[in-house]
Amino acid sequence: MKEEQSSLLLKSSSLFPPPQGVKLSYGTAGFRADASILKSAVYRVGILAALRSLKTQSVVGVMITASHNKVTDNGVKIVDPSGGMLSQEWEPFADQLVNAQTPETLLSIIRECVEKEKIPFDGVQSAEILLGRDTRPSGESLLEAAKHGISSIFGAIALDLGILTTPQLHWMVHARNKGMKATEPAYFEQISSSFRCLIDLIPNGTKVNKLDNRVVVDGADGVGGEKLLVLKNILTDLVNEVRNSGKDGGLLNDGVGADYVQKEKVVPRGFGSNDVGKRCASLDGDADRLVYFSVPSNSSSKIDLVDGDKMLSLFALFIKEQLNILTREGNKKSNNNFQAHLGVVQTAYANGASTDYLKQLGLEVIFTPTGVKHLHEKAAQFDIGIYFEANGHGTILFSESFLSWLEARNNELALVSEGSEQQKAALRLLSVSKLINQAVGDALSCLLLVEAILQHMDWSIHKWNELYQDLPSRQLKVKVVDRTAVVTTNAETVAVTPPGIQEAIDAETAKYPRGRCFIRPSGTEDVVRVYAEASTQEGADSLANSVAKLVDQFLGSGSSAR
Ligand code: 16G
Ligand code: ZN
Repeated sequence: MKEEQSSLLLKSSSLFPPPQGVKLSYGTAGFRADASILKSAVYRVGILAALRSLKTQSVVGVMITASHNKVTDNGVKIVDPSGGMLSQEWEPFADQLVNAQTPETLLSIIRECVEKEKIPFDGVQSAEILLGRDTRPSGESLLEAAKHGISSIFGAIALDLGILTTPQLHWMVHARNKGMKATEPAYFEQISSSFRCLIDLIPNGTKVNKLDNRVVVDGADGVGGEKLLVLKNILTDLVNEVRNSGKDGGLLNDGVGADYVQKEKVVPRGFGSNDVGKRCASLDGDADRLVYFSVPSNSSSKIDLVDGDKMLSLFALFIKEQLNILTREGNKKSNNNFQAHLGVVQTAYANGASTDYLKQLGLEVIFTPTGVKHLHEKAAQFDIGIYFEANGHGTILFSESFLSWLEARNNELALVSEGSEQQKAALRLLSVSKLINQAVGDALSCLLLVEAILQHMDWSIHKWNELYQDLPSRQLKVKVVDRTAVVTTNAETVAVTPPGIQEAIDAETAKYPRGRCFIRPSGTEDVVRVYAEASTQEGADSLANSVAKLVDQFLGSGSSAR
């Protein structure tokens, strides 16, 4: 590393001293903390992003958001050139860099990283980093810190894209590296035109939602609400109303948003008994999660939740149907056949009834630990891989080889049987691959896909919800002295330590019909989470409570709470 580069780094890092006595960890989805202590971390993530861009010789992204957490928190994460999460191999660098106590230690960690990764670091190579942030008030000054970090690496430039949803930034990094236009209008153009294609392909059906039957969306008072208003202007028939759009002074994630709705199973602020029977949806604070819900007639605050598992089931059903049409009888004449491997990926939080349903559809279901990066990696191994967490994070991945086959098949069908059911099925799948954000789960594109499929099937939200009935479940969290004392295996379904706890959990679970229960250390909070399922709500509650007590006993003092 050249002398000028070292002194630039020493000088700029002295402007961003790390907070004393705080250790940050990259965790499941980047650094997150109270915004007041994050400047130094964001500055250093700027440096790391520049190194990542130099190493890969591609564009990378930095997103400033704390998603569904409270408005005074913030966070930062890196988007890899593929548009996915930062490669897990680089997470330890991120931890070391952010926790370095002095400019000198920071410099030596950067030197080590440059050497180990053989990063071209001669000031000749260039690096480009796209920056985005959500609507948090702290975002602007943190973004400046990221720019400082980037500009302290010679040859690195930052492109500030302003306020974006997390998935928009992921999409743009992906697009940029594919040589496509990476702008917000290009994003909206792609998702809205592929949505229109799906609507045009609905078999002799009503082509648009009847006015009184359009979705009402809770925007979590965040960036997703703002962007949905833009989309509402482009697709005027889509959304009836955006509430908690962030425009009317409501507080971000405060009694609103997908996380709140999914965990508490109650209506978000601004919804109530006037909404009985309507199809409602809720985005989270950075619009990478989506859940649907409806308000039952006998209630003013309780909801019928339609979660990520149901979205996964709806998507799987639709895609399977299109694949069946494509490969059925008359089609066999083609010498251009492809047995597409369709698979789904879930976590232990998936409701057991959803897994049964998916298996009964004949689908291969695999499980991974919690966190998008784990699910995404597994889904990428299928020709079509659909992944969802129950909390509403998820997307569909299409392999390059399947997509090129599909394009070719579509062209072939256009010649021999234009407008046939087979060709329509091919076009539908192509449209889904363009509508869905393959870089990462995206509440806006998932919303469009759900809306298109419900219209295609001519289904109400109730019909959709009846695909299967969720088993009653309960989630608790237990504050413990050291959550790392819990180590799990088998996609978090088995606790290996502390010794003896799994046997105790098994003995408790065996007392309940259809009982299932697991514990895991949270990746985002200092707690151990408990999930329990049983044939009745009382059973699930009681199982969760007993296991929370076991966690208390095995791990020391703390109190359990919902
Ligand atoms: C993060 C993850 C989410 C996961 C959640 C679990 C991403 C983008 N986000 O929000 O997928 O469900 O953490 O939180 O990966 P927990 O570890 O605190 O239960
Ligand atoms: Zn989020």
